[in-house]
Amino acid sequence: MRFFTNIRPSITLPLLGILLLGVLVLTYCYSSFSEMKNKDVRILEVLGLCQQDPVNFRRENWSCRTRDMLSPQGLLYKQPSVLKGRTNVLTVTPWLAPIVWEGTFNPLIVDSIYKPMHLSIATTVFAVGKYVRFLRDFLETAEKHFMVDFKVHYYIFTDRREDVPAVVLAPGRNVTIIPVPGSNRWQEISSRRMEMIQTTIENQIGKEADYIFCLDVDTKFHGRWGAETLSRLVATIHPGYYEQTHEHYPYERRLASRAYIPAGEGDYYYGGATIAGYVGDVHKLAKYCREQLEADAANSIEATWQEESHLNRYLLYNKPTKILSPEYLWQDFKAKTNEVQIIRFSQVNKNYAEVRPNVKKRK
Ligand code: UD2
Repeated sequence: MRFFTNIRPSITLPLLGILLLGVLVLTYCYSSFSEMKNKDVRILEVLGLCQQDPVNFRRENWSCRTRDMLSPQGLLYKQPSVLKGRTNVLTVTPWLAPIVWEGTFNPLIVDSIYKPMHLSIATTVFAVGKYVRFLRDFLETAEKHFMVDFKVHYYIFTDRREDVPAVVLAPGRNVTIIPVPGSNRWQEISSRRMEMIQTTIENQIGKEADYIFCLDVDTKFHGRWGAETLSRLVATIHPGYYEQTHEHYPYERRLASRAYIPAGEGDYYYGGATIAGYVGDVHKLAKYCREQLEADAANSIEATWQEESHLNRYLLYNKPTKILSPEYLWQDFKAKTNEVQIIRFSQVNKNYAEVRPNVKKRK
């Protein structure tokens, strides 16, 4: 104070102002720093579980809201055996991810663990052009079988808002319609899904959901699809190739494409119709596929099966943490096989030439 009393009042006031400003700036810097520090602590807490690059993770920290696997006391169920189980199919990959088949899980236990978690499940589905006709069956059967008793938010991407059917949804489930442009190339519609999934996660889904499923619309659910399908990065074995070895897979074999997979490499052939996982992990996958699709387009090349080819390359080098058997992705034109004890979700038969803006090609 003495210091100020010795100074003329015309200097004191501006000096006080500068001091006040300094204090404000320091306070602001300190609070921003603490906020960053807290964020880092949270990131580090989950890093053990998520093993993501901390730099990327800061941007994608929607992905890891893990919960304890609490099982209620007093729940009675058939004791699991370490000796008996499915023998005619592989139920775990060589990198120890489960492959989900009927008989590998007990729905009672799975539901008792996951339902109390109150998870939010985002589900994206594209219905562009004539594909809007598949929406009613998709939604009606999903309401019967898909993540029943969970909060499900359907994101319907369409250029035909007026044709989206009004389907009665169970409590806690809702629909958002996202307008997208049409196209006269089906390959473009199918591929562009990656870009839209990426940006919708950034703008909306990332703030709302714990898990995301990205599903084809020309499909129907026929049986339970529940919390046994939840994991960090989930892929589904394509029903057309599960009995074959990788030299017969329709991988992209041209070196010029970013989806290229060299001969001799491969695990399973995954279908583009179902991708799922933590929101952050699916965001990373969608962003990767989008970037590769764009790089290919800039080089005037289109991978054999568009985004599905890039997806297969991604999943070869970024192993999924859970794999769904072809029970979770069948095709109506295929006869059921012995391994598939139940068909839960299936691609309906469609007249490709009639529904697609530009014709044909079929696996
Ligand atoms: C396969 C994949 C599909 C995708 C495609 C390659 C399976 C069972 N399906 O199916 O996921 O990887 O190959 O690009 O693995 N769509 C429209 N309007 C159109 C065209 C497509 O909305 O005019 C959307 C719609 O959500 C459809 C999806 O894109 O379900 C995939 O297109 P598709 O079903 O015609 O592709 P398909 O049968 O070759």
